[in-house]
Amino acid sequence: MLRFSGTGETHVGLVRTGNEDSAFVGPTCLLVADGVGGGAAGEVASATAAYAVAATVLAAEADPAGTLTRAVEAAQVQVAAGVAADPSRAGMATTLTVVVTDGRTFVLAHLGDSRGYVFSRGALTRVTRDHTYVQDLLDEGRIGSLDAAQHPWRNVVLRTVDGRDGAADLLTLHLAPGDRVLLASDGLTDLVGEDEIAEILGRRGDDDAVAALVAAALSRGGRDNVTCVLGTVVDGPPISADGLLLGALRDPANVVDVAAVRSDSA
Ligand SMILES: [Mn+2]
Repeated sequence: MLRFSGTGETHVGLVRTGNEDSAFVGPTCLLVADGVGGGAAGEVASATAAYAVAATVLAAEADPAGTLTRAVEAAQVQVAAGVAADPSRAGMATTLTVVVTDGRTFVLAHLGDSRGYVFSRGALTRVTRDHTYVQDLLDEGRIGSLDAAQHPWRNVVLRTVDGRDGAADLLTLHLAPGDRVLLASDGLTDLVGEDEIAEILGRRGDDDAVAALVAAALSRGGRDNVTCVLGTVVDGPPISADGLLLGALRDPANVVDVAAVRSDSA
């Protein structure tokens, strides 16, 4: 059966004082979430959504698309619960980019402006579309890519996990052993171009590659939190490895309700 052999890194960057990104790396799930909100609310949004999604996915056995739909609903409910419990968190939200497999099929769910890429046979393909105002302008042909990088509204994200009922884009990925999936927050992709990402992935194994990607973002100023998760598809017996928790997700105090998501069979 197919699964990921993966790794990831997150870095607060060189400007921010806290890390509002969260990430999860497991054999059947790769996830990046980039939170926003005043105080510690960005950390709470990303950690709570990441936890709700990872817990839902790890408790499920089949139907990755259906599982991800339920997982995103759970994340929305938990972010809303976090605001209800503490109104100072009003407006908190998070991006969410996650890939899940049941051993045969890979499905990606995406909300926001973190990005997912597939690296296969030496070629990098972006598989997510930014849910941003600037991306809409690009798609409509009203601005070019050089304008997009400088646009005063380039930080406006139109769809997120914000405690309302927004559903994610769902996409089936056709992956074979040896293919690699990279998920990254905008702290990487705003500063490191796709040619350079492809060049790093082409020359390095997963651990070296994530270190090199983070280092590249820091060398350009590291103005935001930087998070990269990288998994290689492998074919073999199922394993029950623990997941790797990164960023705000490492602090359980950031998760609104750790008991809210349970296995159906528990
Ligand atoms: Mn960011």
